Amino acid sequence: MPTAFITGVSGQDGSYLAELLLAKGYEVHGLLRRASSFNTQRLEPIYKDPHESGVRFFMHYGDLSDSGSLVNLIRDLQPDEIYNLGAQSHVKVSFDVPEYTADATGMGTIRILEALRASGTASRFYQASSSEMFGSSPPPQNESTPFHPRSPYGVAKMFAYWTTVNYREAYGMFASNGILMNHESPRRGETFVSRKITRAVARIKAGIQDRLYLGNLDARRDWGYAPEYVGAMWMMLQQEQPDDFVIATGQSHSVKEFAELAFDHAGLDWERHTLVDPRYYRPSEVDYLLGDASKAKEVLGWEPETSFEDLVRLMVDADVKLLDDELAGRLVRLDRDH
Ligand code: NAP
Ligand code: G4F
Repeated sequence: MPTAFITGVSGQDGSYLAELLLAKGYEVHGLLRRASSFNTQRLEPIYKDPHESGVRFFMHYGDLSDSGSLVNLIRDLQPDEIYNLGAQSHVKVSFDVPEYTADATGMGTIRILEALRASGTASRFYQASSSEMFGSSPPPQNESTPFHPRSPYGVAKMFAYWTTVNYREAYGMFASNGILMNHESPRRGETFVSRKITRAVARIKAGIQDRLYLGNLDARRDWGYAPEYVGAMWMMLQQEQPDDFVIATGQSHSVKEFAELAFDHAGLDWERHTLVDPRYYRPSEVDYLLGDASKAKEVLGWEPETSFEDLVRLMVDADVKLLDDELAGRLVRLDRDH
């Protein structure tokens, strides 16, 4: 039975990847950081009491800022594959906590790679690199596009990207970068723009919210469907050689288009409910992401399946259902300022 170790297992991608690997017969271990409230909601579909027989999913406390926990876990688990998905992943927040972002998102990668070297294990390593590294480089972006990051997060991801390349070249490690364009789902964190919009649409439709405040409506993103993107991560580690791949849909849309479509799907007029609040502007913005994933198609055989329109609709539908369930259970949370 192959064994995988996932950092960021409680996040959007980590939860989908854990499901995928379990379905493929892996034993899956995830790194969980301590929080004062539950941070394992996305793992509910796969969680089993550890005392049950046949359990193949395990969580371990640790942190990307804590080398000792990583060294001990990788030495003890000796995983066949390591997926480094853990990060302070919010671009706007990275301007508020740049040093922490550099530490968790950038240095965290070195800590894992060093833990891997120290363990003497020949694990295959996946680094969750980001299209945010392209920054102001004009579209379309592919593996040869120069990086010009526009945020502390983008700079930290670039450090982690080159660290991964360097460990591959210096030590012959099987270490690959997936340079993923934005990918969304009903499990997307509520402060990213896609989910912020679809969640607001559900609340406005239900009459418990009236306005949605957004920042830059003109930014363009190449938005894909997260469960398909974690499949690409796994494919990268099944190749004969480690390499770096852009994963994208090849379609780009503005934030305004996302909002328009989401409100429209719920029978609402986006202009009546949406206002711009400059508080959500970033000190420097990434204006236009549009990926060219032809290398992934040719080498991995990976292609996106879900269209932008279907993605927006499925996210709205999921948030409408979630809110209905919450209202039925009287579990509506107070709206927080994201
Ligand atoms: P996400 O939902 O924000 O999940 C991030 C994960 O990292 C969570 O499990 C979080 O734990 C964990 N984490 C944060 N700080 C940590 C620390 N110091 N030590 C250990 N774990 C820590 O992100 P995602 O959307 O799934 O993305 C997965 C990865 O891909 C991230 O590295 C992200 O930067 C990168 N990426 C994402 C996209 C995208 O569009 N989604 C595109 C390109 C690259 P908690 O649950 O406790 O917060
Ligand atoms: O949804 P976002 O916060 O995602 P962003 O900044 O593109 O980052 C995401 O994708 C990266 C891949 O390129 C990942 F690496 C990263 O971890 C993360 O998953 O913002 C998308 C766009 C931005 O241009 C932002 O300025 O939407 C714009 N936007 C407009 N109003 C807003 C808002 N973003 C947020 N979060 N909230 C707003 O109110």
